[in-house]
This record gives sequence, C-alpha cells and structure tokens, in this order.
Amino acid sequence: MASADIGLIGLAVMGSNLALNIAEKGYTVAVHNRTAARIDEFVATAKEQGLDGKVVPEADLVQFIQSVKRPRSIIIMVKAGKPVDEMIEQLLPHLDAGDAILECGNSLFTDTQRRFDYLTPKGIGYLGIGVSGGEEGARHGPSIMVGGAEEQWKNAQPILEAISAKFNGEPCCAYLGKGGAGHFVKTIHNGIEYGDMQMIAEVYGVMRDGLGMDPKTASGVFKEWNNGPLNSYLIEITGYVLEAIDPQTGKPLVDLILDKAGQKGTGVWSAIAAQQLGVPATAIEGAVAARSISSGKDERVAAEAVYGKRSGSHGRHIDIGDLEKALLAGKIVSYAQGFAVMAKASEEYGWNLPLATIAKIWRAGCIIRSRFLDQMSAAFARGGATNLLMVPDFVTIMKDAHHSLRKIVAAGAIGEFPLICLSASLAYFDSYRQAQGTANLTQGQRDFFGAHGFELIDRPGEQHGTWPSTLGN
Ligand code: NBP
Repeated sequence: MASADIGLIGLAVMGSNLALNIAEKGYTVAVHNRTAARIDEFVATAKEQGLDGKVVPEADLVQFIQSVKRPRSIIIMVKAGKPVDEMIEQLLPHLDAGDAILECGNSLFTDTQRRFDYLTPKGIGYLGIGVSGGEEGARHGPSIMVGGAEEQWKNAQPILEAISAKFNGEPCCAYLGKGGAGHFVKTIHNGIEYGDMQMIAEVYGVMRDGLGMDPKTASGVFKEWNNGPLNSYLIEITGYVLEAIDPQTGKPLVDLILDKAGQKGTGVWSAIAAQQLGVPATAIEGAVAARSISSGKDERVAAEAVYGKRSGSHGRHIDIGDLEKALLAGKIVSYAQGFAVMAKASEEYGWNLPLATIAKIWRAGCIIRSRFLDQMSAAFARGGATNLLMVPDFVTIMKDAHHSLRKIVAAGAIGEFPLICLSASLAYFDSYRQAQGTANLTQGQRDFFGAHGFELIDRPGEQHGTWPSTLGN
C-alpha cells in the first residue's frame, strides 16, 4: 500500500537530515539506502526525535518505490556523478509516467540537462535541485533551487516549500527554469560563496599581518561588522571561528589550523561556466586560484625561503572603516559578476532565470545568506539592469566604497599581503566603468600577426593595417 508522500534515497549526511526535515513538517517519507545498515541508523535517529511515525523504511528498492503515492516524487541524495546515473537506471523500470526523480546533490548542470533530456521522452519528470545550507540547512531549512520538469515541480512544491528556509515567512525555494537551471544556479551560488570566503580571508590577512591584530580582536571586528551592511552568515561564523580556543593548548584555534584550503569542484565549475559563456567572473576565478595556491604549502615555504618574508612594517596605517567598505565593494563586484553569468546563461540556454527570485531565495538557508541579498532582490525586482553595478542602489554604494577598496588593494600591494580576490574585483570595476579601454592595441596586434581585422571609430566596415612584412633584428 502506497502511504508515503515522497520517497528519498541516500541516507548519508544530507539525505538523512532532509528526510528528518520532511517528516518534521508532517509528511510521510519513504527512505532507502544502498547499504541497509544506514536505514536502521536513520530509523533510530528518527525515533530519538519522535519522527519515526512519519518514516517508511524500505531496504528493497521496488517496495520502496511502491510505498510512495502516485504521481511519485522520489528524491535522490547520493554522491554526485556516476552513482546518480546508476540510481536512475535502477529506478526507471519501476516508475510510471508522470512520476518524478528529484536529484538534490551537487551535480554538474550539464549532467542534469543530459538526464532531463533522457527522461523527459520517457514520461518521467526530472528535477535537478540545488540544496544549500549544509547539514544544518538540510535539517532545519535549506535554500532550494529547482530546475527541470515544471509539471512535476508542482506536485512536489508544497513539500519543498515546507522544508525550505523562510525569510520574513517567504519560502526560500523556487522553480527557476527547465533542464539544468537549478543546478546551474547552485553552481554560481557556490562560486559566489568561494568569492565571499576568500575576500573575508584576505581581510583577515590584512588584520593579522598589516594591523598586527590577534584573532580575538579580529573576531570582535567581524562581530561588529555583522551589525552593519556586511551582516551575513559568513561574517557571523568568521567571528566565531576567530575566537575559538584549542582546548589542548589554550591557543587560538585559527592559529593552529593548517593554511591549505580544500575544494570539491563547484567553484571550478562556476569559473569554467563563466569562461565558456564569455562573462568575466574574476572574483570567482581569483577565489578558486587562491584555494589552489593555498594547497601548495611546500612550494610556498620554499618560495618564501628564496624571496624572504614580507616586510613587516607596512599596513599599520590601514583604517578599519576602509577595510569594511573594501569588503563590501569587493562583494558587490563579485555578486555582479555571478548574476551577470546567470543572466548570460539564461539567454544562452533559454531558461528565463528570474534574477530577483534567485536573490530572494538566497536570503535565508544558504551559506551566502545576508542582509545585502534582500536589498539586491528588491533592486533586481525594480528591473532595468542585469549588472548589479548599474542598479541605482548599488551604484550609490560603489561610488563611495570603491575608494576604500582602492586604498586597501594599494596597501596590500605595498605591504605584500596577497589580495587575489579583492584586487581582481577592483580591476574588474575599473575595466567595467572605463569607456575607453586598451583593446584597440590588442586588435592592432591581432591584425598584425593574424590578419584578424578591426573596426575604426571614424568609418564603417572591417579594416586592416599596413604592417611591415619582416621585423628587423
Ligand atoms: P555523499 O556525497 O557522501 O554520498 C553518500 C551517499 O551516496 C550514501 O547514501 C551512499 O550509499 C550513496 N551512494 C554512493 Br557513494 N554510490 C552509490 C551508488 N552507486 N548507488 C546508490 N547509492 C550510492 O553524501 P552527502 O554528503 O550526504 O551528499 C549528498 C549530495 O549532496 C552530494 O551530491 C553532495 O555533493 C551534496 N551536498 C552535500 C553537502 C554537504 O554539506 N555535505 C551540501 C550540499 C550538497 P551507501 O551508504 O550505500 O554508501
């Protein structure tokens, strides 16, 4: 007898928390996992939380499918990549027309598009859904970015909205477009997250190495900033990370953490997508590059031995107010780039991505949630511009804050603090707002060696220069 409102496969960290969230919202959820022991563990956890009455555990895949009410909505929360394809093939013979697979992992959007194109003609709705907020979000309310089959989205909508985070009572969950749209937006979200984290780390570097602040003092600054325009989850947790003490040594924990950052790939996908679409996303690229440089610890140690330590005395004159504004300006540029990438992808793939809605569903639940996204959503909703740097509210902020970004990047260059992301943001801003660039020379060079041609400002049509055929030695 089908009794479950929804099914969920994959009871690792994300899947089990999502299933508990669904059960808590009053829906009956059938659960399945490849390794049956995880199902028992999950049932025990559900029992502890008084939610086992809403759980239908099924170790047998066919019985699991049959336990879900039709038209079925079945969430897959397994490791991204091949396991998703394998799971789809196992489900397919047992699904009926109109049923839906909701794949909620961090999948590459082109994989999602391929799966959507494969399943749609078979009458199976395929939804590629980006879920952000980590373990805590999955349990208590993530931000949910939905793409794929619109009809089947409507079947699952009440459950997905119920489990999502809320901002002023509004669900942080929305249908964003066909095929891979949801996973594309999640990828860009993660790219922006990389940018935010890197810029915060750069500012921390200025505090530590330029201003000579200890972690506790730096923590206090971030906590104070969290009451202003930078108010956000990432600023808030930075305050906590910086004040944590290692119980074994009594030293600040941050000073003991090895400075090598990991990455799982979505930042790289984001940078690649931007490059492929021909949209500059230098802040995201800078953040990805910074993580890669961080991972080469041995090489960095060897290079410091060759070039010497950075000279210590610079940076003490840096104004903390400038540092705050520089971070805000860098962040605006990074978001402007991320949204510009989405605007271009929307055009290219025919998704009609709703930029204001995307900013809205990122206001709570996800890692980049912030006060600033509420302002951004309102600004996009008023319409007019797709690049945030041209949206009036943000023009006003940037006209003021770019001076601080400039001072900090200059101080970084002189003081030898690497500011990969902040300086990339400033260079993008200066390039973007410059009516007369330098590509005239690039075009001349391209015509010289490759006869690529150029346009002239005072006459129509493609032109070529008369170049010397041989160069003197
Ligand atoms: P993992 O990514 O660690 O995957 C583990 C799950 O995949 C287990 O249920 C495992 O079953 C199942 N699985 C594997 Br591995 N291969 C399988 C196969 N061939 N067939 C069926 N099941 C298979 O879990 P996670 O950390 O919960 O993440 C789930 C998804 O959510 C991923 O795509 C991840 O990138 C994404 N995500 C994670 C986070 C986070 O904070 N962790 C945040 C946002 C999104 P088993 O028990 O039998 O091995």
